Amino acid sequence: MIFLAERGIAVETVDVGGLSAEDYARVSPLKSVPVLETDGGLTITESLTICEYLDALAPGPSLFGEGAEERALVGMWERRAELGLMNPAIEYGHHTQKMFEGRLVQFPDWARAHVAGAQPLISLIEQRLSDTRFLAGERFTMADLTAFLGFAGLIGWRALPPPEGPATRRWLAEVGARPSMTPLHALAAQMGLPALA
Ligand SMILES: N[C@@H](CCC(=O)N[C@@H](CS)C(=O)NCC(=O)O)C(=O)O
Repeated sequence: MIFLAERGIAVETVDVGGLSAEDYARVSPLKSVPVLETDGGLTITESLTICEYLDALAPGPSLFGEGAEERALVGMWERRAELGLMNPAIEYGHHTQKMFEGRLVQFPDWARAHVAGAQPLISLIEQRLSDTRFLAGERFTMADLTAFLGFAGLIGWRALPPPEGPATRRWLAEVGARPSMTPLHALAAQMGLPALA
């Protein structure tokens, strides 16, 4: 939804909560959300792939980068953020939060160790953001979107305190103030989660 707002794309949304698991599996074989169904009948899962597909169709600068160099920078920082911040945040939630009890065997110590592994990337991000306004350069891209969500998850679940680095705090405040982020803040407030910066 943040990506759609950033790119000014409107899609029809469907509440799938009422479908049986079997019916939903016909659209999304792993029974996960989100799934994009195109007018041509193609169904696409995986959030990042859905964003990339829509990005290619929308007019205006790509959030995945323009030209080989920017695309490489966006891809590199996005991937680092996905593996190094987002995944630990998701796993921390799965393995420590009551709402996931019974849906998987929880290993909180493993989750805490996984989060500790994010520290080198957090230091690298601070170094990078001391030199550039955003992760891939001087404009907001998909790399910032993923990294922001990763920090939001880690801070939101209280896996980590808000980062101390001044460059990262400046960036968190700037990205967090984007209009596309308003629904995320509303959700965090509704869940009683701590502020990001
Ligand atoms: N790698 C997938 C992850 C999709 C995913 O795990 N979605 C969660 C919600 S965030 C889900 O649908 N879980 C199924 C469930 O909770 O039953 C993506 O990026 O779209």
